[in-house]
Amino acid sequence: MGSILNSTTYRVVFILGMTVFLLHLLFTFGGSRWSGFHGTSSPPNCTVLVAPSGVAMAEKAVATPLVTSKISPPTTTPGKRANAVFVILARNHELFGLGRSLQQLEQRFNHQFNYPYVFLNDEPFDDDFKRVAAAVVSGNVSFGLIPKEHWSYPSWIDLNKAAAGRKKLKNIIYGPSESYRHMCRFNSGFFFHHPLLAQYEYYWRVEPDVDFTCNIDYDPFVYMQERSLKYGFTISLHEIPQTVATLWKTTKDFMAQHPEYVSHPNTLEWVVDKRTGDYNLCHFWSNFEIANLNLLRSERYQAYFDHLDQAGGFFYERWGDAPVHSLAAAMFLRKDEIHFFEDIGYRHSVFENCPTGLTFNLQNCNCNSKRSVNLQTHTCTGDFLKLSPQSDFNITTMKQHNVVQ
Ligand SMILES: Nc1nc2c(ncn2[C@@H]2O[C@H](COP(=O)(O)OP(=O)(O)O)[C@@H](O)[C@H]2O)c(=O)[nH]1
Ligand SMILES: [Mg+2]
Repeated sequence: MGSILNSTTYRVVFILGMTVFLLHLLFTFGGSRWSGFHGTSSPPNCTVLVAPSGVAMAEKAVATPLVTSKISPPTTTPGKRANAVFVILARNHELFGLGRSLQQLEQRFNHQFNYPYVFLNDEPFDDDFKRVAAAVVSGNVSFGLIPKEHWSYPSWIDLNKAAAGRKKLKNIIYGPSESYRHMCRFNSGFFFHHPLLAQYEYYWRVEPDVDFTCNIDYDPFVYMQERSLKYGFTISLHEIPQTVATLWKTTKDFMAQHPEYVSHPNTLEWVVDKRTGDYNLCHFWSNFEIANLNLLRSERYQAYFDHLDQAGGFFYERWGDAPVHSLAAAMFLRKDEIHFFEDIGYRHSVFENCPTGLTFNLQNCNCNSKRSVNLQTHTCTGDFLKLSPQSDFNITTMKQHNVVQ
């Protein structure tokens, strides 16, 4: 009996101790993310640093944190609409986490605007998924199956080399995962070719388990359209170096082979380490994207994707769609075609953008501005905003920086 009492007491003390410890961890690191409806325990986006090595790298990187302005929320012409759609890649089992994202997106924005949704999956969506997704949102919904050739190994990939690549990255987030690589390749090169998206000009990418933490009372699609913007982001970070070991070399080869595809002015200065000429690992975090589909459908983007795909780095390394989209934006867009949606409160895992100043109050935000990643040193957003609108990292400048051999 005594021993039972002792072991029970031990268990109670142990459980209490663990509870206190976990609560401490949550309050120290989790912030408001954990107080949400159903915080995700999945690790943050592939396309950004998360692993200890990545964090260490980020600390080393000399990035300029954003000094936020006291902006007020943007406005757009009332009643004006864009030819736009939400795009959501998801698996059937992510329905609950996705429902939560969609509820917030609707409450914060889309209940006033009723933009449609396209859901994509590499397997057929089941009836539960379709029923719940359709019930949560205000706009029309379509469900699409991804063609096999957009989610499988191309013929030229050496499967043994791919397996060796996964093994090499086994200690990095998603490093051993095959499906993750198919997902990153699909988001890099194929989603915009899906027939369900053919009729649209702008897309907004949404994922399961993200939070929209402020009201959006204007139309970001129309905002993009009225200003001829091509790409919009909320968060930028540094990539884990091992996942993109040869991405920059492959991109430089592409620029050398196709100088006619590189725009002038461009935004390459944002992605180049001026001391070494290497990729500085900066990328827009692509789990949130509002962009013009024609950028991705363009001949030059297609040529860039094909060039990368032939090189095999989606499988031999773990190239993410975020650095791929970002390098494309850097080559093909002027600074004034890329927009930082400073006013959109958005959280994915441990990283978030939270507005400051007037916007915070007017948009009824449920986030902590001080935790905004764009205020911290592992962001690239401050450096992006500092770029001159005429920034043009041309071939001559690139040679000086050994960007093109
Ligand atoms: N259909 C499908 N979607 C996937 C798969 N893997 C990831 N996704 C989706 O791709 C997006 C990114 O995946 P996620 O797990 O959130 O990666 P992270 O954001 O980098 O941590 C999310 O919208 C996922 O639902 C997959 O194997 N099949
Ligand atoms: Mg995610």
